[in-house]
Amino acid sequence: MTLHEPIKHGDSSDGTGALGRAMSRADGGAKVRGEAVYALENRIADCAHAVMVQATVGAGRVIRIETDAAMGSPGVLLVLTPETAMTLNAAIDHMGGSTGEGPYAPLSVNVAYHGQQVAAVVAESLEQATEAAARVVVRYEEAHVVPDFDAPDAGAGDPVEPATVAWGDADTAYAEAPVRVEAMYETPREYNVPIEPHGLIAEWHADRLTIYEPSQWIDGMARMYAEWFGIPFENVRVVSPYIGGGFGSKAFSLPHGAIAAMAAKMLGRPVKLAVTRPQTFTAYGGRPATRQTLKLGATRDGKLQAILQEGANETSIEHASLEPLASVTALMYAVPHLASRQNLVRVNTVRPGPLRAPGENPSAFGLECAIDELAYAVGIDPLAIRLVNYAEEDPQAKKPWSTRRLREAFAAGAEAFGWDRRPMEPRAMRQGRELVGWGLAAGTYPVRRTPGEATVRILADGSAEVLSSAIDMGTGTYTILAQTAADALGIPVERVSVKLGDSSLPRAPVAGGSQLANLMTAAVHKAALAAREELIGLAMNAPQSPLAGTQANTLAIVDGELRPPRQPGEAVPIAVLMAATGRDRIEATRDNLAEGASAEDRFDTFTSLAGMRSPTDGDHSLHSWCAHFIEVRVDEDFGTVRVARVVSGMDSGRLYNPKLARSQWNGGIIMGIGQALLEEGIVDPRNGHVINSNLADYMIPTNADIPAIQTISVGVPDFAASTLGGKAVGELPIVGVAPAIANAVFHATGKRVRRLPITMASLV
Ligand code: MCN
Ligand code: MOS
Repeated sequence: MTLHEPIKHGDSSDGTGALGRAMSRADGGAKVRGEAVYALENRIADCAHAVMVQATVGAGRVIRIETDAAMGSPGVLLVLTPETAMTLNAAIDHMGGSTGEGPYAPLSVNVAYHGQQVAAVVAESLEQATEAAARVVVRYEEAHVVPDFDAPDAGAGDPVEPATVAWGDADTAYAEAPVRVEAMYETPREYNVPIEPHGLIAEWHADRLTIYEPSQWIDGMARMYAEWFGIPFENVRVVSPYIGGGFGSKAFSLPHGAIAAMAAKMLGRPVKLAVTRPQTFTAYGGRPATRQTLKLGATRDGKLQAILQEGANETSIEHASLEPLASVTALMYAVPHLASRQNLVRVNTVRPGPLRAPGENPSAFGLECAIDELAYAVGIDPLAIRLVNYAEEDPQAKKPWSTRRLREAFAAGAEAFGWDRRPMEPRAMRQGRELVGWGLAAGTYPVRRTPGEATVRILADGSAEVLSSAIDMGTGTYTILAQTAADALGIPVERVSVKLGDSSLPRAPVAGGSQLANLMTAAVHKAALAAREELIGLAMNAPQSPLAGTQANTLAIVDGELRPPRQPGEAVPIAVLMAATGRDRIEATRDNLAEGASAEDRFDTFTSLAGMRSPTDGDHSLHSWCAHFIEVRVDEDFGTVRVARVVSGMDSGRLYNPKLARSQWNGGIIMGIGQALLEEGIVDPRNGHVINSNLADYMIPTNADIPAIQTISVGVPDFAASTLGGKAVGELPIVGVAPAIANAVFHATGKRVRRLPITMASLV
């Protein structure tokens, strides 16, 4: 087994100031040429193929599985049922604690949703496994189905105490407020739909397990596999150098992973399991449907007095997945009184999971529409009312922001968009048959902090290597870590290669919560400085060094050369020094854990969420901010909505690579357009089956749906937020897009649409 080839940086540069420069993706060429090997493309000898059999009822019990026909089918090696499957151990929960659950059965006789895995067939070929899976007959005892949380018998759900946020006396302040607006906002089930579907190849050698699987969290997933199978963590290797998107769905090991690894163990052969596109709607869940009632009380000049929020999201029968609806509500505006509560409603669905900005996204949909409604109730421009209520400090934590350039984001966005030409009245702008509307919404995403670890090597030829089990799912990790190491070492960026995505490398926490860029640049920076220091030590102290005897503080490394001061002629290339001193490498591994952290702390930091610091832990409250200005065109005859223009002011602090940050922002804005106008899991009320479980019927935006997008960075380096001054990028841009579109639709048509997606039907 070999590691994938390290990725070399293609761009030329002078090696100074690489970080902060707009550079193309280091992995871009390999991807465009088809050379990037994705998990299922690994050629593993003697690999068998597994196909899942899914429940065709929405709730109940499996009473019998008839497997004879499948077993007699050509090429079949194994049929797994709840009876014949291995029993696994329960893995820890994501905070590193026990789940309190008994043994883990990825194939269960208890059916909690339509599409749940109840059996699996393994055969010599994918075709044979698919054929045999169709011959498995499952008999059920059906139970009553609650298909979704709009169902009449779904109930109001149960309150989640930790989700409660309150300060002041919101009920009284609301009752006494001269102006009150109240409305309910709803978002449907939304799915991650990464272009690379899930799946894996599992291979055992004695009690060592290798997993080729796209992963946002190599070390967290390795821990889950290790615990399921009761083997040491070190015995699991997860390999994931390339990932075709995840958007939150590839952070955890999932039931199909357990099924493939179990089958491989039982057969003593590698097993490949490819999740089909329809199964990407049932093998794991996306964002659960949400609803929230918001009450805003204000003075006649638009100053908020109270916010009351009652939220709910649906979850699966067996798991409590919270989509925190207060996250933006309790952060965005200076409000003296606030009370927010949230319920969970259990329905027969797959367990929901994170999807780009879980919590912040639907939270902003409610609040940013409601503030627009308040603007109209008091007759104040929607931008002006946001400035009237501008929060100068975190209203909940009562701490100063590290940086909050939201005012600048509003100003830059408004200027570039031409907001001052906006008539207040709805239906005031028209072009031909189309009504034109301009809408605005703000967004935010916290800066989360977990330590990371990296190795930096300086090699004999003067090049350098960065190694970490962190991942790059299209975000740019390969590129920004090369830029970081290049600057810290004084080596041109094209001479730095980066290896990621393998649990045999130094550890990293989840690439989730938009934290990876900040934490990994910090770890690489630290490791690179340590390697540099050792290199300089070698230059000064090794007897064979051409620079022996130079003062440490006078040596510089520039463009891959060690330069004594004021003697440019004496510069020594790193390769020459390495050769003269007989060194083949200098290597440093560093992490950002607290001094003296125990081995358990280290392990938990990288394999659970326990090491993640909250954005308000410390003296400041740390967040990224944005403001989206959006123009829509609504065809009055047909009711079709088209987004015509997006201008967004963005504060993500210092950008490590403005070109890649812009791609992230564009991507998030595009997903927000999809959320506003297209995306919705449609559920069969009889059995909870998600009927549009494919990319023809579950619509995501295409190029034709996407207008010109202008993003303007207004961030400044924020060293309270991160070592190198950056703040969160990846999830920020989707937050606020859907409400800006809903507000623009109101401005165009005079009609408030408070339930996503906004379709022709919502405009009749
Ligand atoms: N960046 C930057 N300057 C900063 C911070 C980041 O230039 N100060 C750029 C870098 O190129 C970095 C990228 O933005 O690689 C994302 O950085 P960050 O915000 O730290 O996000 P993560 O690396 O932790 O990636 C996860 C994040 C999340 S949580 C989701 S969900 C999401 C997202 O990234 N899923 C994505 N963006 C995605 N982009 C792609 N192509 N595919 C996904 O599945
Ligand atoms: Mo992102 S939803 O935190 O992986």
